[in-house]
Amino acid sequence: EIRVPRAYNAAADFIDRHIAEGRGERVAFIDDREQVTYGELARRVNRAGNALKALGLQPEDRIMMVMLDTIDFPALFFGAIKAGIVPVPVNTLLTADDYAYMLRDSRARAVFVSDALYPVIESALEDQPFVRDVVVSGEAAGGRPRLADLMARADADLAPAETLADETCFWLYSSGSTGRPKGAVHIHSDMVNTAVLYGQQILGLSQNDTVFSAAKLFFAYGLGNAMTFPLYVGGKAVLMAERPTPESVLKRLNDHNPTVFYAVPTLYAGMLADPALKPAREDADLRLCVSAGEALPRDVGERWRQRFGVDIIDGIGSTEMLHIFLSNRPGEVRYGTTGKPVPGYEAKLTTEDGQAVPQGEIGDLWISGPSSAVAYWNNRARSLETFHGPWTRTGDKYLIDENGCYVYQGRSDDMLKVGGIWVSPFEVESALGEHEAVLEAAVVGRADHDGLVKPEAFVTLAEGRTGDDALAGELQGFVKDRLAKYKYPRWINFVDELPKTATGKTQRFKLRD
Ligand code: 3SK
Repeated sequence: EIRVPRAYNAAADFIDRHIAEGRGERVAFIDDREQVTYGELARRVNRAGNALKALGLQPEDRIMMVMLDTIDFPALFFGAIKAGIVPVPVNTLLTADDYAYMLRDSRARAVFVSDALYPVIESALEDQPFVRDVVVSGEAAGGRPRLADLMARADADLAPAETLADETCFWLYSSGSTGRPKGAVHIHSDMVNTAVLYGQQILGLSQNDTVFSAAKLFFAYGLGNAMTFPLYVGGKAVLMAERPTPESVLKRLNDHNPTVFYAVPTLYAGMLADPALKPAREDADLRLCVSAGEALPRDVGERWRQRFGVDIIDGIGSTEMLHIFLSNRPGEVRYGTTGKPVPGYEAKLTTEDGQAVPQGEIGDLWISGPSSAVAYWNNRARSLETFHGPWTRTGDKYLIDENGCYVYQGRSDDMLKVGGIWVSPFEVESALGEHEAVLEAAVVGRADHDGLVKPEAFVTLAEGRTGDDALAGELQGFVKDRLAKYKYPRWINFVDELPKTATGKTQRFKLRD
């Protein structure tokens, strides 16, 4: 158990502690332009906090961050927290309509936006009663003030605001398959709990680690991976502003030689799909790869291990719990499973009416642990559905196998009942994914001519393969050979790509529509 003192400011712990403990000269971040030491980062955090105060922002005010992964991100995020102001980082891939909604919902007083994203924010600003300032990170845009100029004018000393461990620290928006995104409110003690329980305990992170995350900082997964975990232990993180592609990611692996790499299954599969894509360094220090965002197909983990010589540690987390709560362990990986609860978190599987499910049967996953959001902002109905005392409803279906490992069965709202029996779309997708012609698959329910739901598959193919009736028949037979017959997809559609969220989750609801 971690004892976080009642009077606690997360920025003092994650940033200033390193200066007090003599790590000021060590490198904290490397982005596409520069690198900064812990000492320089601490000064930038202070300048950013003072710049916010100079804009007239008060403790507990919110600021929205629509920012790409550069060193400005941690400087502003922790600068706000140090000043008692609440940063709300948001997905950088959304539409003006989405930003307009979140600006009103959060009542953010200021928006900080990367230069490349400025045009979409400008379109979101019409009729926003709460926004007073718009500040640009990077080159000037729209005649707005630049963060770099505001920081240059601000003082490099700042005493931390007298915040409490239980006090609102930052928010992250969580988007479900329907409805508007919900602001999950996190408190000051949440980051340290994830950094110790998962970052140190499971990944064994230390100041000797250099990490690189293809998942971006705006996503709870990336925020821990490449910012709070390395910062907590005094390690180093590589940041990349551009979109993660197999090529851009491999370049960072080769150039910076990280010890830990984090990505989502789609990226691992995409990197494996190109047979020419291989690590260039004989002397690579890579000791661990991590996957989350959706369950890692067994065969992707096994092929990655063969090609890159390093295991992928698969886990699952959520925006509400801030980071990973079920995970495999280094040296104890069981591909095809999400491992076991991270010590410090408790998990339970229940039926829809809350009864415990017997081992081997599918149930709804609930999690309890010390990094849970306290509520969704201004949304009592959804808060009551999700947060039940110490337990958080994840919306995921799981079963526990004979080794005590959790095996993903899909989202609660994606499960299919075929002939009265639950079918996990994920299980059928994994079986399809084992066929050498298949790059990725998504399975949804479709009513047949009798109005009875049966599995339907959408499949993207490996390079050089063509989808035709013969291949469709072969894939159906392939699934029948591996799973109970009733699970095979009655229809197979070959598509160029699958609809995905920014964080790599397949949007099955779009296929259902
Ligand atoms: O999707 C996940 O598995 C995840 C992991 C860590 C943090 C946040 C999320 C959503």
